[in-house]
Amino acid sequence: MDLLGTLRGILAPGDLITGEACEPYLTDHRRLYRGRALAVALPRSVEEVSRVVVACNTARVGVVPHGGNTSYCGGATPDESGAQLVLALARLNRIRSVDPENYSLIAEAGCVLARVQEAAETAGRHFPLSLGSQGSCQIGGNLSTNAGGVHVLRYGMMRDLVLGLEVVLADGRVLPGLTALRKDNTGYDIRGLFLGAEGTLGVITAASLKLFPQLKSAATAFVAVPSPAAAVTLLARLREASGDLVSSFELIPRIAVELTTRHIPGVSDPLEAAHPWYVLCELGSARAAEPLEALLTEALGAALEAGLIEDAVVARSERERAALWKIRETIPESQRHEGPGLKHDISVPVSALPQFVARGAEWVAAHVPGARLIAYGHVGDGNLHFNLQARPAEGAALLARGEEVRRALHDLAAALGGSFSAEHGIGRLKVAELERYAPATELALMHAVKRALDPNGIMNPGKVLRSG
Ligand code: 2HG
Ligand code: ZN
Repeated sequence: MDLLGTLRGILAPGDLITGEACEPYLTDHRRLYRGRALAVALPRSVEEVSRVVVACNTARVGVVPHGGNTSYCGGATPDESGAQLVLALARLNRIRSVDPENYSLIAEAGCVLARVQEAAETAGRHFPLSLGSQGSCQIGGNLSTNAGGVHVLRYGMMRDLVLGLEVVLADGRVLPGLTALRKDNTGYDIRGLFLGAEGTLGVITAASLKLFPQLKSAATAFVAVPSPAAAVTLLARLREASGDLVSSFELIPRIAVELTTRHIPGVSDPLEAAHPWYVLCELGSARAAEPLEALLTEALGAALEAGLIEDAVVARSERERAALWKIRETIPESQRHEGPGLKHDISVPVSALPQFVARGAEWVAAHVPGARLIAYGHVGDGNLHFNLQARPAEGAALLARGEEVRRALHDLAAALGGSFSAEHGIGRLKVAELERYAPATELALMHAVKRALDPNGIMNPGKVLRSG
């Protein structure tokens, strides 16, 4: 029997899509790639995933795991051959269990991140991974790309939030690792291999996740700062002053305020005058009685006197808080409205961040004078989205210089001890970058692991590592 026939025998009617209906699975979120697919499989159980993978392994057909399709690097899009199977996890979407006393829950890969957060809240707990795309991204994709977001400085990345994984291997075996243990020193960190592997070593089907005490109080401020260096110093001071209660600390340049107020309905500049840089910072505590607003106001007052900040507004209500967050969260969308641009997801040690911004901005001004720099992001993690935006009518010219710009900025990050991919992963977009910047020994180990776990090269071929 041919592969499609075998797959029809495994999946329920309607769970194998072919032809036109595959369309939504063939283009990535940024529209960088447009692939074709043999079919899209939507299994409903781990057993079905396993049988589908066995069938593909036998037929030597590539399997492309697909979650909420919010990848920035084309990690979930099939290639142009039309020979690969898209394996969408959307129907494997149960919260299997919640254990409030163990501060953990088990979610299947297709659960949308917001649903995992809700399940935790319903149980009086908190799941802290938080991203702009949380209403559509799926936890399997978050795990596979080791997602970051706006709470990393307090809770870590996705990798830090995992207790255990269930994974379907390339030969169909199921790795039963859904432990809820916080301590388990029993050999190699096998599950760690699948976090950040982007489906190239196996398909994550479920995860046991860490929960935290629910946040009962928060204080949020939008702060004007003269420079990224002042932002870094402010962060260090706020961490000290609050006893490490800073849960978000996001850098926003003036141009991002201009773009969001121009393109996004309901966004307005919360401060009277224009300032070169801003920080959106938030303190959070599990204690309802924590005087966070007073603490933040006092710390900002001291910073103002020290010349570290130029102005600030502290949110007085949930509505004001949401309005401040909207500025930050809609920066990527406002960039899309503005036209084509180049994106970079770099990280350096937090203390080197001001130097990266200064040297990077200098390079851009000297070499790409027409482009506007929109450098924003997660200062607390040393992670900036160092994006370049074309002026209207100059989009094609800027995109044509993508390789040169990428090289300069990624070389600069490397020179400062940084990374060319802080939180967006490798996917298909950054395979060559990984080859260039990863130490040779590390790359060789990655290939060895890939050969050991996926000898036929069927798992998300061409993503993370070059295939063949
Ligand atoms: C964010 O922090 C996302 O908003 C997207 O990681 C970054 O669009 C970008 O460059
Ligand atoms: Zn980000």
